[in-house]
Amino acid sequence: MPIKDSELILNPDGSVYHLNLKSENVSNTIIFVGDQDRVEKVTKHFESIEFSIQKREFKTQTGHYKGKRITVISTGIGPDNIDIVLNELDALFNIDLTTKTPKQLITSLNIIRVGTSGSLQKDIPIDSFLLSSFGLDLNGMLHAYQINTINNPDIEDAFIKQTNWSENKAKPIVIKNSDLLEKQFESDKTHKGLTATAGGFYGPQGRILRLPIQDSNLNNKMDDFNFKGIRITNLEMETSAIYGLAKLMGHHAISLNAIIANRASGTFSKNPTEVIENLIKYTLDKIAN
Ligand code: R1P
Repeated sequence: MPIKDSELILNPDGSVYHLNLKSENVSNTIIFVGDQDRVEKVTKHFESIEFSIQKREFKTQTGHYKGKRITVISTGIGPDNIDIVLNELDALFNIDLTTKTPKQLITSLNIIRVGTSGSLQKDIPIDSFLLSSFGLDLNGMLHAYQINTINNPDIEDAFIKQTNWSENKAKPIVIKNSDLLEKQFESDKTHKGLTATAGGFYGPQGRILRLPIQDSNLNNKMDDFNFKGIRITNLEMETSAIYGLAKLMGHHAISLNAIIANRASGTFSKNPTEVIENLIKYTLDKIAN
């Protein structure tokens, strides 16, 4: 049975609805950045750029770095956007868009997020790099899918207990990164740990401006969480969604974050542009090697 036109929407030129891409525009090595202006901060290092397009916050460029074909896409902010980006990218490779039927043989993508994030731990300082061993999903988007083959109930249960997690909020889900990509991207420069992915920037990450929040002590309880040596290192808004959907679809994913704030000490980087630039160069060289 073909997928209905209302469920997999294509533009008149045959490209996928939000990303405006066709399969020939995209490499199977894809860098995700949040900010659309960060795309060119990556591709300025390329020898050549063969394709560029932008629709809404989704800007894409494909080109070559040290002979390796790479696509860079901005996802915008948040897990809801990751749902769009992962599903449309996967459709480009794994659904026959002419017949709108899933292909038998799955093409596996390598997805590398180059993001920014706030550290929760004093010993993971501003301007360092963080490789997410796990994503801790606090936003609930993944509950729309059948996640029981990819989650980690032991860590989830310990987290729910430690934080006295409210039943009114989505049940936390823990998803491991790709072992393959972890080996490729880790080094003595990368801190590692569990990255919590929130569905908002302020209340959902424990920031209090004018509105009281459901649990003003949540970040402190997260700081102290330790499951067999696994600590919650940082908070951002995409990693768990990328890890979850990539794993369900059969892709490899790794999330690398430039730490630009330290929530434990209340400080912010004096030069966030430089640490992001350093992480971009680090990532490109790890892809090319
Ligand atoms: C919030 O300011 C945004 O910055 C972080 C968060 O995850 C969120 O998307 O990452 P990016 O800089 O990659 O967008």
